[in-house]
Amino acid sequence: MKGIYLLTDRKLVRDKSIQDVILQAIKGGVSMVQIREKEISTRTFIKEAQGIKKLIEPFDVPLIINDRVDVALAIGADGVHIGQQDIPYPFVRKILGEDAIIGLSVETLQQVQEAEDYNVSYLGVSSIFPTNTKKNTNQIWGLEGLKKVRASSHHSLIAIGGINLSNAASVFDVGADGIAVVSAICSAENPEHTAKHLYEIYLEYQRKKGI
Ligand code: TZP
Ligand code: MG
Repeated sequence: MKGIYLLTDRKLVRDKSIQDVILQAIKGGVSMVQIREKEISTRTFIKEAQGIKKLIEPFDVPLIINDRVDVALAIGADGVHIGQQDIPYPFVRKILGEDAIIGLSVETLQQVQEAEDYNVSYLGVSSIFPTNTKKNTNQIWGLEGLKKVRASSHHSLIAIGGINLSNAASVFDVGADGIAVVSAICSAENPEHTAKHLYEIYLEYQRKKGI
């Protein structure tokens, strides 16, 4: 897993629907979308996820459900993102099968070590910088922390937390394979432009790595 990963937050969008933001972000170059809903009923979550699945079906962009393995199964999502308090990874793999994309958040080096035995699709390294979007972020890795995770893990690393146009390059520089963003795109005046700029930063980093 690599590139730019959009996580939705319906409370953060400006004058657009979350569906519009998703479509614009995909146009800009986002390569994966995660639906993150903490405050709606299961039924509303399923309805919303079904709608978004249909919306992005024409594009080659996997749909990931945050936390809820049952919702992911119900709507036939491509995968799920779990945290350290959710169903443990081995069970999620058992439930969803070998082909599912499974991302796991890591907040400590011990969790990074544990994940070395797992066949996760990526690690969400959380949180790189302070953020207002998620309240209960225990750990701020900073760039030095991310470097340590890079040195300790063979997994694809998706950096998350406080990442935007001004600091995305620094995150790639220390070894992130991708970045996950909420507010940078959801709250952008022009989500497509912001996604495109982030994607260009990623491409620039890929070019540098190729040299
Ligand atoms: N997990 C760790 S930080 C975070 C999540 C879901 C929120 C990131 O939001 P933003 O707006 O990109 O800082
Ligand atoms: Mg979670």
